[in-house]
Amino acid sequence: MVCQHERHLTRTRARARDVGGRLRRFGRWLGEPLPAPPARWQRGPFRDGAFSSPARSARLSTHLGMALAVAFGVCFTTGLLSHLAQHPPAGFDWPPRPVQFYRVTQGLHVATGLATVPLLAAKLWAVYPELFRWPPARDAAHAVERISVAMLVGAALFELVTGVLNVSLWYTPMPFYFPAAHYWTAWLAVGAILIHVGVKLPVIRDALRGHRAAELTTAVDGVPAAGGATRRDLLGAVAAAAGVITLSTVGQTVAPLSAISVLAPRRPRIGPQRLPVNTSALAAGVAGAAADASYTLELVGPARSVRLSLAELNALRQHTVRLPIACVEGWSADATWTGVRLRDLAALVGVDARHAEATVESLQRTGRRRSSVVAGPHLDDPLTLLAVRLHGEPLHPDHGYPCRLIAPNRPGVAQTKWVGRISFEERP
Ligand SMILES: Nc1nc2c(c(=O)[nH]1)N[C@H]1C(S)=C(S)[C@@H](COP(=O)(O)O)O[C@H]1N2
Ligand SMILES: [Mo]
Repeated sequence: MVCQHERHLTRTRARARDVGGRLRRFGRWLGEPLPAPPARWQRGPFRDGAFSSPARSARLSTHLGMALAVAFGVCFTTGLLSHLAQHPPAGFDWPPRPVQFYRVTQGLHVATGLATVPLLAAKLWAVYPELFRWPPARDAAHAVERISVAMLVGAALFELVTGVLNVSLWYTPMPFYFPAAHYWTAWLAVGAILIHVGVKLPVIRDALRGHRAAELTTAVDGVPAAGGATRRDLLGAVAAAAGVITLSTVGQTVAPLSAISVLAPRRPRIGPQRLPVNTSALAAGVAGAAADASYTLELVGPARSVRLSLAELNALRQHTVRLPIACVEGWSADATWTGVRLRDLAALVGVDARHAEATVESLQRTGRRRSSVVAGPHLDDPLTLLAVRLHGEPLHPDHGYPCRLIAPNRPGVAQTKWVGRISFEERP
């Protein structure tokens, strides 16, 4: 027995030594110099001293990197919140309060994303001479690191380009489903950033301590070595560019700044009934069905169903609320809505809103935004309405006539317009 046990131990130890040895050999192999390419290929940008701007330095790269980390951190976190609001995992209910929460987080998401554009451009300018490092890869470890940087640059550019295209409502150059691609690439970018920061930690530490040894060029801070812009000039220009971009777009969600929001595709108070429109009735193909005088709203419950004409819907108890439309594309605007509480409609078909969920369907026949689910606390919330009026007037066709969903702290995509049917299901 004892003998067998000892033999087992010896074998295990030998195997552990074996694995350790293999890892060490792999480590040595990773660090072994790769054969250098022929010297005659070292031309053009590959020449020593091909890049001579005194503004470029490890300090500049580090400072830009830190600004990018902050902007990307805010953008990533708010993006995750938006994902959570639109795809709540089983057992989780996105809360209906604070009423303006989604509006603020999504506004921040788009604003920080847009401000990142000049930051990333400057960062790429600061480090692109690295692309022409000679030799291209010193050893296998260096080659792996360079590939991870390529991944980082690719993912960051993809996020910014698709984000800007989406904000500008220009889907043609995106032959994929934007939210899924944008979401998964964000994880790729985060992973690559963590690897990158880990690898660069010694450089970052040196640069932050102000070690001049870490500088790529011989420029003294603020004093150009051979004329041209300094690091401070460049950081100033980048900050100014980010400021201009923010000021010329943030008015799409911060109403007092809307007058100077010349680059924002949508602005509060501009549109029918002083509210921007995402999809018009014509574009959704509902202009006919929505205007039909024989329209009825269908309420479907587990035990019975009810059909209401528009006159009957208008005769139910009405409530007026002030709630924003907060589009995922970054614009948002407050408005005054009047209509029937969704929980009162649930009661009409014998459903207790505290233990139910509703699927709200549009008269629109196709499209991803034709229906939405109102779950848990949203369904029972006194602010959740099937609205028939906007600013006291019947809804404009483009805002969802004859009726539309409006609920607190909810992404615009889930505020379904031109509602034709609501199905209630009881939840345990
Ligand atoms: N049926 C339907 N409802 C919809 C949409 C849609 O395309 N179809 N767009 C949604 C989006 S993305 C937004 S931001 C809001 C905008 O509402 P508004 O056009 O009344 O401002 O409506 C939402 N409701
Ligand atoms: Mo939207």
